[in-house]
Amino acid sequence: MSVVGIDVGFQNCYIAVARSGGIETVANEYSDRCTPACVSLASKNRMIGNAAKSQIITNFKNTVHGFKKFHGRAFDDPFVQAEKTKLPYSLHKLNNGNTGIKVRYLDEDKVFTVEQIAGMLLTKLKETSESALKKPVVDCVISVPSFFTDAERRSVLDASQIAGLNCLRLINDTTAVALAYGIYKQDLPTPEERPRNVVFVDMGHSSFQVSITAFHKGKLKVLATAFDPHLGGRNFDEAVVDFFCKEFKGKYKLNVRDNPRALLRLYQECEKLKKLMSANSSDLPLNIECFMNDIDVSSRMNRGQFEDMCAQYLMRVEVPLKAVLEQSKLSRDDIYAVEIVGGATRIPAVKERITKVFCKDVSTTLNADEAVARGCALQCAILSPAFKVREFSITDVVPFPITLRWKSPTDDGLGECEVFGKNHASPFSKVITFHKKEPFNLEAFYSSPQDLPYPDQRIGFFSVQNVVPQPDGDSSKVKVKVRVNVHGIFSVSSASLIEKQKGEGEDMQIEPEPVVQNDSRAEDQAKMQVDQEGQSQGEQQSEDNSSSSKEGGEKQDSAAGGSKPKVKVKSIDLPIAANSIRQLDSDVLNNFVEYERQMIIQDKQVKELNDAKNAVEEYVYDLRDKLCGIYEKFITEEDSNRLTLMLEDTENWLYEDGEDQPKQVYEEKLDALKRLGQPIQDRHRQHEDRPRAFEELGKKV
Ligand code: ATP
Ligand code: K
Ligand code: MG
Repeated sequence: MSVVGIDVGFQNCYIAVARSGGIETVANEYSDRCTPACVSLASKNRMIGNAAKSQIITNFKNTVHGFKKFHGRAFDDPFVQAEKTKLPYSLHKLNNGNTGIKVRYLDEDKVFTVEQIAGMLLTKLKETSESALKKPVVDCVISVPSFFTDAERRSVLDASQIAGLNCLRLINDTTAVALAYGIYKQDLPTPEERPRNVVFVDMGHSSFQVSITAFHKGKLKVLATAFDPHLGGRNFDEAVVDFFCKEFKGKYKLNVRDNPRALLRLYQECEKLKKLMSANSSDLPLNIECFMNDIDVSSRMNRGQFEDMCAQYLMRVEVPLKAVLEQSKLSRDDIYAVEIVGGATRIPAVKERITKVFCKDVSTTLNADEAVARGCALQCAILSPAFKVREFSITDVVPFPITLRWKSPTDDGLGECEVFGKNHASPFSKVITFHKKEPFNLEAFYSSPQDLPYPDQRIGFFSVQNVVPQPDGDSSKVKVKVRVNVHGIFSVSSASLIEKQKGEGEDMQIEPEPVVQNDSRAEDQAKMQVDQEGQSQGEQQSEDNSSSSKEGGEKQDSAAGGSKPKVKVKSIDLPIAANSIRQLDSDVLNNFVEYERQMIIQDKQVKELNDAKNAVEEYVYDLRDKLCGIYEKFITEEDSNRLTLMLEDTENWLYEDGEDQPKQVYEEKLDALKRLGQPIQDRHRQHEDRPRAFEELGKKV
C-alpha cells in the first residue's frame, strides 16, 4: 500500500510520500514540487497542473482554478454567486442545485461538477505520486481547511473516489502541520508534565486558519481552532489589482475590468509584485507590455502603500488569533511557540500582527509550503499497517457545535440536544438512549449559524426504522450511536433495539428525556489506530455494552446491575435511512468514476499521439543538423541533397496534411525516415569506433 499525503490548496498543491529514507515532498514532471490547482479543458484532452496554469490567459473560458471553495456548495449559495462575477469561466446550476462548471471539452459544451474538476486535479496528483514511488497509489491522506463543513468534506471525499484514491483520512490543515511539527520532537513533556502548547497559523491563498495544540510525548491534542475562511493572499492581490485598475483608468483610459485577459495578466503581475514587496521595502516597478489596446502600462508601488491599501485585511488577522486563545482558556504565557506556515504568512505586516497578539516572535521552523503535505503523509504512514512509524496519537476538534433533533410521526415528543459542542474531541462516538414505540426521525444540524461559514445549517436526516413496542406494549429502549468520524463527518452510525427480558419489567422506567452518553470505548478512540475504511477498530465491535457499568447514568440499569445478577438483554440492530445535505447519489458518483477513467484514457492517447508526432519532428531536425555536420563525410552529396529535400517535405507535411493524423501514420513516417538515416548513422558509428578499437588494442599490447 502507498503512503501519500496530499495538500490540495486553493492555489497550490503539494505531495509528500514515505520512502525508506523518510517523508519527502515530491516534484512533478516539471521538476516543480508545487502543482497549481488548475484544470484546463481542450478540444482533444485536458491539461492539469502546470500545463493548465499556462493556459489561464490564453484559454481563460476553459481553464478552471479557484474552485476549492465550491465543494458542497449550492449554485445559489451567496458565496458562489459573489465569486461567479469574478471568474473568467462560467458556473452553471446543476439539476440538484449544486454548483456546476461549464466549459468546452472535446468540442462540446460540458458541465462538470466540482467533484469532477477536483477529481481531475487529484488524478494528476495521483499520477505524480505514482511516478515518484514507481508503483500504483490508492491510499492517501488529504488535507482540508478546519472550517470545512460536512457537505464540503463529503464532496472532497467524492472527488478522491472519482480519482481512484482511497482517502484514509481527511485531516485539517493545521492538524497536519501540528503532526509534522510534533512527531520528530524528542523533548516533548511526559504525561505527568504540563503540555507544550503551540499555536499553528496557516494563511494560504484563500483562507486563514489557526489552532492551539497541546503536545505530550507521542500525542497531540488540538485544544481549539479558529479561522477567517475568507482571508488569504488573494485578498491582498485583489487590493493591489483594484488600485492599478483605478490608476490605469485615469492614466491610460483603460477599463481593465472589461477585458478578462488583461485582468488575468494584471492579477499575475500583482501577485509577483506582492511577493517582491515581502522581501523589499523600496519602491518597486510594475511594467506590462502590450497590456490592452497595444498600450504598455507602467507604475510603481512600495510596501508602505501596499499595507495602507490592505489595512482592512490586516485588521482581520488578529481576530481568529484572539479567538483561539480565548477558546483554549490559555494565557499568552502558556504558549511555547507560534509556528507559521502558508504562503501569505510571508507578508511582513501579517507576521507583525501575529507577533503582536502573542507577544512572541513567530517561528518558521516548518517549511511554509510543504508542512501540510508532510503532515498528511505522516498521518498516512501512521495509518498504514505496512509502514513503521513512531506511534503518535492525534485528537482533533469539532469546529462547529452539532445538535440533534428528534420527532416521531405520531407523538408530539419533539426534542433536541447538542451532541457535540465546539472544540469537542474528534473523532468521537456517543450513544443516545431513546424510549420509543415506533420508528422515529433524527435531524442533525449545526446549532450556531452565526459562526458557520456555510449558508445551510442542516447536516442530514436519519430515520431509525423497525422500532416496535415491547410485547407488553411498553416503549422499547433504542440505543442510537452518533459519531464524528476520522474525516470530521457526522453520522448516525448505528441503532439497536434492546429487548426487555421476562421479569425485567419492574426495573424499566420510561425516560422522558433521551440520555446521551459517550460511547464506552470512544474516549480511547483518538488513541486507536484507524483502519482503511476510516472507522476506528473499537467501533467495529458490536454494540454489546448495554448492561455495562457505563450505563450507570440510567437509573434502572444501575439498580438492576447493583443488586441482581446482570440482566441479560438481547439487542437487535435497526436499519437507518440516511439522507445528507448535498450528497451525490451513488449512481451518479459511479458514473463520474467511470467517466474520469475514460478521460484518463483519452488523455493518454492524445499524449501518445503527440509524442509520436513530436518524434517525427525531432528526427527531422536532428538528421538535418547532422547531415551538414558530423554525417557530412558519410554520405554522397547527391544522397544528402535528396535526403534534405525529403526532410523538408516531411516538415511541411507535419504542418499541413500531417497535422492531424493517427498515431500509426507518424510511426510509419518515422520508420521510413529511419530506414534512410540508419545506414549513415551506422557508417558514422563504425568510423568512430575504429580508433577506439585501436586504442583498446594498444592497451592490451
Ligand atoms: P489555501 O490554504 O487557502 O487553500 P493555498 O494552500 O493554495 O491556499 P499557499 O500555497 O499556502 O495557499 O499560499 C499561496 C499564497 O501565498 C498566494 O496568495 C501567494 O501569493 C502568497 N505568497 C507566497 N509567497 C509569498 C511572499 N513571499 N509574499 C507574499 N505572499 C506570498
Ligand atoms: K498549499
Ligand atoms: Mg493551504
